[in-house]
This record gives sequence, C-alpha cells and structure tokens, in this order.
Amino acid sequence: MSIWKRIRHLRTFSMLTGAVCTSVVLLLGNGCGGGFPPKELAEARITVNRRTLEKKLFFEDSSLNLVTDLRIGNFDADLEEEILVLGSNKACLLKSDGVRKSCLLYKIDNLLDVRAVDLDGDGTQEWLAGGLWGTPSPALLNMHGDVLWKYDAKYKAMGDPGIVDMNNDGTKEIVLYEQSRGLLFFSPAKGLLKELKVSQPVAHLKTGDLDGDGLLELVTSGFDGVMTVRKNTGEIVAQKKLPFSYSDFELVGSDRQAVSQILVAGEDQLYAFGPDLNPVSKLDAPFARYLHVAAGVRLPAAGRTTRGESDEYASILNGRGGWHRSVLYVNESSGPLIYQEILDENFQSICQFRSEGSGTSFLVGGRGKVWLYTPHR
Ligand SMILES: [Ca+2]
Ligand SMILES: [Ca+2]
Ligand SMILES: [Ca+2]
Repeated sequence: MSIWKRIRHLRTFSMLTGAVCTSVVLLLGNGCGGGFPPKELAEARITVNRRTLEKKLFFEDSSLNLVTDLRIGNFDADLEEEILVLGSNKACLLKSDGVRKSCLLYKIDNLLDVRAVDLDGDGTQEWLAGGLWGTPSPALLNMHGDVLWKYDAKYKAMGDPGIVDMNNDGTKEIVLYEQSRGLLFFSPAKGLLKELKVSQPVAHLKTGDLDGDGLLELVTSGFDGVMTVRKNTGEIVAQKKLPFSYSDFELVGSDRQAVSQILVAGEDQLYAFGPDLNPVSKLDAPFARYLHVAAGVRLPAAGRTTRGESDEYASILNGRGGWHRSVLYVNESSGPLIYQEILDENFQSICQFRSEGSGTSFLVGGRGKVWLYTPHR
C-alpha cells in the first residue's frame, strides 16, 4: 500500500481536529494548546532508547539567547576547524572541544532565526536573519556583525528569508515573502530585483538544493496546506496539498551530500520529500501530531560509509502550541525510531559533529546552550 493510501484514513481525524487548529497555528505561529503541553509531553524524559546516547553540556552562554544555527567549518584565518554558534543576540566561535574562541554581539537588535549563508559565494559566511510574522525585519550581516542589508517591510513580512540565484548570474539573492506583495527578491547592493505574485499567502519559506544540480530551490507552504517547490527563477516545479495537517517544515541536508530533503511532521510520522514532493522516507515519530520540524540533519549511520540510504535522521521538533517543549528524534532512514527524548526547553538547531565507529555524534542548540550527543560504545 502506498504511503498516501495508508495515511488517508487518518485524514478525517486531522480534518476535524487539525484544520481549525492548524490555520491558527500557521497564521500566528502559536495558539492551539494554549500554554500547556499535551500530557504525553508534560515531563522531560527519554521515551525510546534503542541506542544509548551520552548527553553532555558542550557550551553555555545565556546572552546568546536562542541558538538558531550551528555550523562546523574553518571560519577564521587559522587552519583549524571551529564551531559557529549563531544565537538571536550574538555569535560565538568555539574550538572543536567547545572552548570559546571569540563572541560578538550583533550591531542590530531583535534578530530572530539567524542562519549562516554564503550569499556571494566567496567562501565566507554571511548571517541572514528573519523573524516571526509581523516582527523584526529581515537583515543580512557580515561575520563582524555589521548590517549589510535590512528590509523594513511596509506590510507584514514572514520570517525565514532564503537565498536563491533568481537570475542565474552566479550570485544569490535574498528572497522573502511579504503579505500583499508576494515573493520579493533582493540584492543587498541593488535593492529589489523582482516581485512575484503568488496565488495563496505563504506561511513558511525555505531554500535549499533539492535535486543536486547546485542551484537552490525555493519551497513554500501555504495556510491551505499546499506545499510548492519553485526553481531558483520562481517557476513552479511541483505543488501538492499534503493529506495531513502540518505546521512549519525544514529542509534537511547532510555533510556528505549537498542534496536537501523537505522534512514535515504530520500525524505521528515524519515525512521526507524529494523535489517532486513525493516521499523519500517515512519515519516513526510518536507525538509528531503536536509538533512541527524546527531543525534536522541526515547523519551517516553507525558503521556505514556508503552514501544515501544508510543515512539516519536526527531532528528537533517543537510544539505547535505556545508551550515550551522540544522532542529529539533519531530515526533509521527506513523509518524505525532509534532514540526519542522529550526536552524540557526549546531547541532550534542541530548539526553533525563527528563520525566514529560507534556512530555519529551531533550538537543540538537551545536557549543559551549547546548540547553534545555521542553514541555510547
Ligand atoms: Ca560570503
Ligand atoms: Ca543572482
Ligand atoms: Ca537544485
């Protein structure tokens, strides 16, 4: 039986209980469930433990506020690898053992959802910030925290601006959705390059390379449950109404493959979609009906070195309501859950750390904290 057929019978429940709730959640980013988590998520605990993961506080700095992106790479002039930690107030560079190398505050306040991007392709990272519905304007900073570009939206702009090369000139542009105008494509130097009307309001927007051709695609979801994949130029390549209720989604990649997949939580499953919006993987995810995907990464499976199907998924899901819980899932790509932990705080970022014989360790970023999870031998 196809995945779609199997989930169809769950749809009625979703339509009844999910539709109203989802619209509110999509519109406001919170609302359903009020201030309290569902009873299954009331307590922080490990609920599935097929693989023991050792959890250790790796870095702590409360003035980071929420850690929204984590990257491993060489970000300064030396030859060593660092860990870049981007928070909503400041950025820190750590040595590979988690010791602080340097930190700086952004020269602009009230940033949300800060992510590392290389907009101009020169090998150095810029930091792209967004915001929630109706709150701070999107901005691009350089590694020193200077503001390279900022957009003061007249109408409500959605968070999560992305980057695509919309005119195929080799330099990426910033794309964001503004209510009543549509998709807007900006060059930090030249300003607004293009305005693209869309038929339905956009709730969420993400960009990533879904087909491996080196060009980033643009993925949007609407309040009507329709997901759309567009080429870098804005042309629609796939569009589908997902047959379950969902909130936000994420594009998840891996260290070894540039190709990202679209990860969405629906019913008690996680679905990974390819560029045609057909499912690539379906993962067991108890309680996912209360949650949306906040961050995810594909990790090399323990003892495997081949590409592709042996990857595991590690993902962080947050509550669709206004309550503070995250759930960490580690799944085999064929679906079974390896590890699940209900976390008593909000997490927003995850990245691969090291790959060893016993498996792959990863970092998870929360409010002022970065945790290291290492598979136990
Ligand atoms: Ca750059
Ligand atoms: Ca361009
Ligand atoms: Ca592509």
